[in-house]
Amino acid sequence: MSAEKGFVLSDYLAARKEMIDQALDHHLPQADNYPPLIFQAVRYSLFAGGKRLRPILCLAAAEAVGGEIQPLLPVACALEMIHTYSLIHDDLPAMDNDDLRRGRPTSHKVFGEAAAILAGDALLTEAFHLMSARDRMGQTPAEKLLQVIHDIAEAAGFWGMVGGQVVDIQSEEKKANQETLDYIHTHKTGALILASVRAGAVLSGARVKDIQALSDYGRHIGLAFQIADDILNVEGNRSILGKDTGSDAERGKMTFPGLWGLESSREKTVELVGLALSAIQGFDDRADALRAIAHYIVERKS
Ligand code: GRG
Repeated sequence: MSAEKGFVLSDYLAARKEMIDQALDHHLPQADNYPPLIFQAVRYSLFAGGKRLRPILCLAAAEAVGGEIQPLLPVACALEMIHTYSLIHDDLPAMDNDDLRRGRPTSHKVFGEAAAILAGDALLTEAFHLMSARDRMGQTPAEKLLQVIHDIAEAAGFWGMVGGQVVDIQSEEKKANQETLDYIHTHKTGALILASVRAGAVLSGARVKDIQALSDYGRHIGLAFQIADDILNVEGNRSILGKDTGSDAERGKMTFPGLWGLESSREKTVELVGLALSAIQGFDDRADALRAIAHYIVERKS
């Protein structure tokens, strides 16, 4: 489905989610492998729902530059695996100690803490196993694939999500300041969103100028996504969100609404969407999905 006239975002997202779910089922070992506990735990969290935003962004960025999406599916799946690992670990008693995720009891509640830690480890490792599997990646040029694997590793580790999570934990109950908040948001959540968009562009052989524009788009929506998440944690609906609300304030987390209030936070998301749209204004209607997703990211209820 390309982003043409009469484009309906909800149909687009549903079709892409279906495509990604099928690919995940295909690429992930079945639950009857040995030892079954780990395969069951991984599948439990991966197929508990989820918007599949990062893989969808990867495919939409490819479309925006006229790329094929089928060959990118293993990388799209890997992005979702890394994201799901981060959710499993984030929910652990040693981190946020959450009971509910994607509308279901969290992994450690169902499988125990040790299995949940290992399920996260397995998902992270499998993501790189999959992306580096020559037989899964078809004709993708090795050099571009290596660049994408490197980018994604950077976004997931010290220089991205892990770094952001460390500062997030260290900042609990501390007086909020903009610099630390920017670091947390851009690293904990923004980095993987940016890497998802870039992966789609790079693997599609996009021109440097277009990769730059799409990276700017990814950076702005990544930050907008996290601020919207902070807002939902204050005023979202637990049953729609599928996770607990009010937890950021309870834990003394550093958040955008905590520092600037809800109204300014909403204004900031609108400003960031504007910047994201400007970054890709030179693209034709094949980038309409990215445009619609930018709006959706800040208007979503879950
Ligand atoms: C454990 C290394 C490590 C990092 C954890 C991303 C993260 C860092 C923690 C997740 C906690 C959290 C709620 C972060 C806020 C933003 C976020 C990632 C929300 C969940 O992402 P969605 O809304 O979830 O895309 P679904 O379930 O739709 O995939």
